[in-house]
Amino acid sequence: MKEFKRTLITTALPYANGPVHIGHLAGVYVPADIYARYMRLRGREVLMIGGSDEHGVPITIKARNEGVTPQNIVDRYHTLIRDSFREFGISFDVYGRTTSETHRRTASDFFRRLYDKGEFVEKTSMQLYDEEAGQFLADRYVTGRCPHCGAEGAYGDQCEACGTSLNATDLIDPRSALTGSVPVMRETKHFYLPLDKWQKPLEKWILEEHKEWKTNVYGQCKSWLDLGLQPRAVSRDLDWGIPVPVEGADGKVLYVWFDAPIGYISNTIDLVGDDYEKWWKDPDTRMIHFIGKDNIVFHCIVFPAMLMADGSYNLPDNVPANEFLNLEDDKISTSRNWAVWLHEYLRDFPGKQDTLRYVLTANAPETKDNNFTWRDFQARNNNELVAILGNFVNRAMVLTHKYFDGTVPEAGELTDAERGLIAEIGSLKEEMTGALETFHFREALRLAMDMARAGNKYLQETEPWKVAKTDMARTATILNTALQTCANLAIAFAPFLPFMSDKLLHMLGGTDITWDMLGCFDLVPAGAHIAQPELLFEKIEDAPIEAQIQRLADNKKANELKAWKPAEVKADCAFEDFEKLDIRVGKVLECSKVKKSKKLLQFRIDDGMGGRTILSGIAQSYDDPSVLVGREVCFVANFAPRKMMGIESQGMILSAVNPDGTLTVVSPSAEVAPGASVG
Ligand code: B3M
Ligand code: ZN
Repeated sequence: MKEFKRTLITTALPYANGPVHIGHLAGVYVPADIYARYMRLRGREVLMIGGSDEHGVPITIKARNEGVTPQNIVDRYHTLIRDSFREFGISFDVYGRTTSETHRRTASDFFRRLYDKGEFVEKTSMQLYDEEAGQFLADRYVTGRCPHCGAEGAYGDQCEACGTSLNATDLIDPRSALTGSVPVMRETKHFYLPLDKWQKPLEKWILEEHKEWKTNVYGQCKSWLDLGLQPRAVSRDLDWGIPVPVEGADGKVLYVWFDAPIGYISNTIDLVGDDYEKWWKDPDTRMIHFIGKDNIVFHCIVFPAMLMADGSYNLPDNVPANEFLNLEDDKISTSRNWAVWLHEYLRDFPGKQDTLRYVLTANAPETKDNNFTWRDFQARNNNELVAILGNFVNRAMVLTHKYFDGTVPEAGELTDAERGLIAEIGSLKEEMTGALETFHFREALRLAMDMARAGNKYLQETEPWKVAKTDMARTATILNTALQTCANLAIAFAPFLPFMSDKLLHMLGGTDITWDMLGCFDLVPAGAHIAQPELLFEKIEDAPIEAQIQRLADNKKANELKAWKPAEVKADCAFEDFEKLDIRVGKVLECSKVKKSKKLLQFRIDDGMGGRTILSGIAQSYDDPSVLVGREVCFVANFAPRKMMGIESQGMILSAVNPDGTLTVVSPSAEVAPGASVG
């Protein structure tokens, strides 16, 4: 494998049209941050580039929905996203935005260079046009049925159900997202990047030279290439974006997927100025794109084709795209508010950044879609972070204070127990390094936790609290070894749990660490003083977890209600037929569950005619049937009596069917004499 001098890490630029959620974090930002922190610990030259994607239809649609300007939307969300990433410890070297002047210039120049080289074809074609809005409909401005999987609600640029990327004109039964009207076809001219021209070089570069890419990434690229690449429009008829910088292109802007990846270059320029060439053009620089799987085609085919067309840039060396994270067994969805939003997490769990970082890495969707549940979050915090890692460190520190007044004792002669622990940490380090170098972050985290397990096992076996009764020299050796292990844990976890690592190092009285120090057992010098132990992790109780689960359940209910439509009205019914039904009002005297029946409630009704018994299948909607006693209800009085569960029912109580399928008994709006007719 080629040795590189430096690494440029890019992270997908989130659209500044909403906050980021745990799916974004698990897919892109946490793994990128682990990698960047690891590289820095190794002393490698590295930059981690982030920023907001502030163009494109998702932004203008949001602005329109809220009745504000697109600038207002991107200002709001850029700030929110940037600040919450910072608080979460995502260590970007720069967090830029694609509405910056640097970016406008960089993207325009890029387009202009390709234009001057004749790398675009200009083509007039028929595009969807909304006559009511007086606007062409590109990308998310149109929805319709997906031509691949048949799902409704596919967007003009992508079907979220099957992940296929689409052209707006591919959609079946398209509708304007602006006005809901059926679009017409109208002629317009656009600039196309002829991807077909780059088919062969892309095939050679990916299929032959990058067989080491993750199978999900390689496989997606291969199926695109096997289908045969087509020219792709890189301009749009929109009024939000970077104007196409050539004559006669009035009213046209760069397609967002043309300008957004150039944002990685612009943000590098914002950070290092002219030095950016070293990061983008020097063949000794290695570029890694961290993205989610829905962005693979743009980062592995479209952007590389743009870079090839320019000819002076490096291509990415790897694109370790992740699959998706689900939430409580359901797809994360912004529109359904089925998500854990980062800024809300930071508010609800202050100081617990590392817990979420830990859970998202331990459960990372590296090879397949994965699931986040609040119960798993709680269990991993309590059973792993608190019970294994926190417990080990706490024992080592507390015992040192107890027996040596917080002074690091000198190690004497080592026994097999120490030698075994040192060897184990050494070999775990080797395995961790291999895993981190190849983007297997879940595995690397598991190995780090194994180091903490090894520490606990060591204390369990050497029992310093017993040895201290007879042999302080031996106790000194054990606690010295335990403190060195704590320092090792601060290094091993530094890429994953940076807040914990800093706190632990601070407690041990050290600061600067490198990856090379991992495996050393002379990190905390004898005679040094360690701070009073503070807990690294707190147990998470049931109440805050249940509150989160309840919030999701409430959301689901609200969504069901929003999506609910009344059933269609039945075929016409003659008035004479209606008149045959004798509906009356009655007062509930008694109401209880029918034994051995899940569904039935037994009512005793004052019907003004001596009373009657009615059975009704609404038990699942009334946990406590006694609430119905004293209430007036409507019932059909002239059904032939029917026996159920050995009880005769003399009528039928009327209930309304709720959107969630539960039933609510219908009552008159004011007191009525029992036996009164309803009609
Ligand atoms: N904003 C799409 C997304 O957020 C897009 C990524 C751009 S990366 C250059 O999924
Ligand atoms: Zn589809």
